[in-house]
Amino acid sequence: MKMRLLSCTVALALAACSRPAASPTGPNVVTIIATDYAFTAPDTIPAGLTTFKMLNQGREPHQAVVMGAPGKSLAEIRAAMTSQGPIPDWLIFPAGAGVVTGTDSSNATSRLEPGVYYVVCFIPDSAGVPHVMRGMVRQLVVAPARTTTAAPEPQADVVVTLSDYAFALSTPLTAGTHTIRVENAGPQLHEIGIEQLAPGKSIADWQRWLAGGMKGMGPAKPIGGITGPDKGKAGWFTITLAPGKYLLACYVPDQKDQKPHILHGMVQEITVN
Ligand SMILES: [Cu+2]
Repeated sequence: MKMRLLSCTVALALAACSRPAASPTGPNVVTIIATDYAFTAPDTIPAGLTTFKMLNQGREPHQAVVMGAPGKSLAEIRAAMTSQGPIPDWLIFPAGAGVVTGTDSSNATSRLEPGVYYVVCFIPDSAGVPHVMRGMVRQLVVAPARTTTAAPEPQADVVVTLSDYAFALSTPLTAGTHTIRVENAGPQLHEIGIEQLAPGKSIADWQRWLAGGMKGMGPAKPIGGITGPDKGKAGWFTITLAPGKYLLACYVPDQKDQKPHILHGMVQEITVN
């Protein structure tokens, strides 16, 4: 009986398939679980509009940078990840899930082309060792999609444009939930991390903490954002903001001196009402 029901379901599904394919209603949602120090994620996902949802189940802050290297070998990718020089231009960075602390989650949506990608966390541990060196890297194969109909892009209520070295908001961020479209105007790779400043703290406190070698708990807590996208590309994320002060920050190493962009002025305080 069960089998019969099942085959009826299959028959119905096939009948549905014989009609023109309905457009996907939204992005394919892929869950990434981050722990200290590993990622759990699918091995293979279809190309197209994809939302990565990262759940941080570790004790340390984590991110899920999504990094692709079309046509490159694993050895070349490993060499690039461990070298001190500029980020090679053959590495691509569709939107990855930004940094959050343990038990929190972040998300990132972008259009993925087929290829071999890696999910990586570059956040340093207490000894300053990036989590990737502790094994926090996982291969992700993006396979050609079976459907050619593209899911519609997320409806954003705010657009943030990234450039060297600034964030430009189309409209001030308000308290509540927002879907933010992030456009990278280049010329370099950028990201947008959102950090919530502790009550009574300002960017000046954060600057002092930075200058002091980032010792102990900083005055700002990472609550999401996205890594990437590449220049000329767009990504999206959804975030809920309580009233208060926040920092927008980009930690991408600069092409010229490899210093994080925050040291080139790519950090901004905003007030959310
Ligand atoms: Cu930047």
